[in-house]
Amino acid sequence: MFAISTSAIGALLRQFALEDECTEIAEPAELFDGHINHTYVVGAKLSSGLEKRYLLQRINTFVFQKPAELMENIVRVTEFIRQKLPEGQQTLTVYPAKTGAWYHEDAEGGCWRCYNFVENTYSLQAAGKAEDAYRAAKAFGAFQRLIDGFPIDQLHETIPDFHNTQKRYHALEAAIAADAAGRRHAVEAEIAFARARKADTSCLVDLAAAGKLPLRVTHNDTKLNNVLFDRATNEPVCVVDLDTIMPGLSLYDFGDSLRFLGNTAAEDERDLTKVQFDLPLYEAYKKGYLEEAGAALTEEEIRWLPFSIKLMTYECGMRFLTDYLNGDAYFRIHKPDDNLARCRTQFKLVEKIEEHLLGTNT
Ligand code: GN1
Ligand code: MG
Repeated sequence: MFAISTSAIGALLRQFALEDECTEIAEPAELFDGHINHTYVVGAKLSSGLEKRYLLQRINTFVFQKPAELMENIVRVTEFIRQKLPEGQQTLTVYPAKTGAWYHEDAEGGCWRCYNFVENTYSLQAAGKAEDAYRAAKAFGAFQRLIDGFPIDQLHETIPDFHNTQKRYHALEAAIAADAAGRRHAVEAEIAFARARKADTSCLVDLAAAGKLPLRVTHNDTKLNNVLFDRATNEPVCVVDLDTIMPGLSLYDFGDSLRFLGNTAAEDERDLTKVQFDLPLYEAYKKGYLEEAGAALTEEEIRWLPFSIKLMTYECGMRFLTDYLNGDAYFRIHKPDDNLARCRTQFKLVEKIEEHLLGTNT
């Protein structure tokens, strides 16, 4: 675990070019939503008297090995989006470090960035009702429209082959062969499950390579908790976690959203009887997404929407399994078997999707 004191967080915040100098810092709160970076909300009083909250994040440089390129993507995308937004609409702003760089490197080599904290919003860990799913779909659909036209060749690939399911499969096979953490014996059933679906891994990558699916600028991590909703109106305010904005397929974003939101259980639920694919939430999400982004989608993209949910769920399950076999190097864990539990919920959900959405049983 990575712990940090209030004074250390204060010292970090002072490395950034905020609206003014900080005179007082409140005790920070750590946010535990994500599996990758460390995130703190910090309240500060500035010399002008302004009181504001900021989001300080320690970038996981095991996952994002080129933080300068990562930040360049985020700054360009947030600037591009800001120009398209109506006046007064809140969105993410990156504060540069006083050195002029987009992140600050601490004495231990830790890389930190600073955003505004988007006030009067909340995020959801699960869609309680169809309305939530519909609104989340509107948010991600609108996001896709907002970044439409962004020059794709200006984007760095922050994690190469991020949603290349075929390569994810090969990474799993490599982890099985290496058995670095000596856990293979405990996951034979999960390995068999993944292997039985190998043929699926190439579907979308082959269509993309053949030019049948267009390459777009995509978010690539469209979990429900990456949407901020307005506390007063419940309408989406903005989409956050822009680390994986890269050239990709619209299907990755659609599929990954429903992987998370369509699951009636939490991602790390141990009781697998709770895992179901929620068809009404799926219908609500699809409706909102097509209303917002449908006009820009090709027939081929629309045809693969249901399959993309299975593929993204299967891929995510393989990634958790790979990390479990590798000894939990990638995803943050809270309990030793978290990655195995996460893999199991994903694979159970794949079964449910096959049965209830795709009408197939592998
Ligand atoms: C990670 O940032 P976070 O924790 O929401 C991961 C996603 C996975 C997700 C599974 C950069 O997202 O790809 O779908 O966990 N992000 C990265 O919960 O690998
Ligand atoms: Mg993320």
